[in-house]
Amino acid sequence: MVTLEQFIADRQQEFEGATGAFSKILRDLSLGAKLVSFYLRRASLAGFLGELGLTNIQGESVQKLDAMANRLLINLFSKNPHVAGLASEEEDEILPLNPDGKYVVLLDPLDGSSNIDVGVPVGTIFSVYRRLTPSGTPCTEADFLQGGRKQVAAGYILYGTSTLLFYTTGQGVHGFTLEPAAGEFLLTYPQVQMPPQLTYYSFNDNQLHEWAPGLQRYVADLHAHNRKAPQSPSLRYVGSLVADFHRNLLKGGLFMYPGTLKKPEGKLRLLYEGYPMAWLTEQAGGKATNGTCSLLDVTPTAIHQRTPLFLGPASEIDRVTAFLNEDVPVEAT
Ligand code: AHM
Ligand code: MG
Repeated sequence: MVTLEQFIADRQQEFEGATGAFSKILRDLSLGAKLVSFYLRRASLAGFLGELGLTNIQGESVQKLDAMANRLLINLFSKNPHVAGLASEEEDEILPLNPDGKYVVLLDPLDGSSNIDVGVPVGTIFSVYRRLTPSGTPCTEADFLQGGRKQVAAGYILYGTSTLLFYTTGQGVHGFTLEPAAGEFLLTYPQVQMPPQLTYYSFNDNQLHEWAPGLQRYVADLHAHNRKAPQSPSLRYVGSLVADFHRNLLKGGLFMYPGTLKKPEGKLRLLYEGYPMAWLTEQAGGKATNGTCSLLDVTPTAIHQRTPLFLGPASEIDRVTAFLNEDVPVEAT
């Protein structure tokens, strides 16, 4: 049995020399995961469910547990000397922390807010960058707006039937399961690869009439194919990105949250949700795009920027892209 701690320690040398800075960040994330997991399991008994009565910068209602997870993770990282600053989906501005820190951390503290009150899995998404600004000065937005290819670590914690932590540092994707009795994350999914076939497809089609015509044709084609094929992919959509992504990562599936005519930028956030999931997807052998180009190549302009998001097996992402670009003749569908 390999603990997360041991796994990180073994790789620390190859990743950053032996400073231990990055390892301490991952340790804080795993501690945060254990604490958030503990609060989630007690939520309905302890009165932590429901709305806080505030809206965040995205104009979305903040749940009590959103705020709790956000506060808890900020507290943890503010005591970490290696973290120069933090950006969170729940905070209007970046939070400069330790001026001597080498890294900045981005968080979606509790993703899948609409599922918190109903016992459906939710998650935490994280992404880490080496800061650009000189050590000894407060970090700035530029440290957070480096682009997805500059991530040095990204991952998620899924609070489901078990608590899982999956991450990448660019050497593949590795997954750990929390052993509650020992309070340790144990390596259960080394070198995860996304199966190349389309087992599942996951999207909310309530705005399908507002999607690009090519994408509407893709969906019609998927359904037409399902009527004919003996082994057809199935719909699975939870509405928590972490849960939907995790299932598709292990089983082979397409996740999409496109833009609409009224909201071409889509719903999901480029920095907190898009980049980390895109990097995990690529590291697991899949593809990630915004419908036009590889998501990791999109240049960020604002910390709370939104993006259309398509994640999945490479061949299916190519198919979606061909439909989106109107490269598939109408008579072929
Ligand atoms: P959140 O960060 O406020 O929780 O919103 C993001 C969530 C994702 O987890 C999920 O993929 C998506 O919103 C679901 O949206 P919808 O309810 O429109 O299908
Ligand atoms: Mg989110």
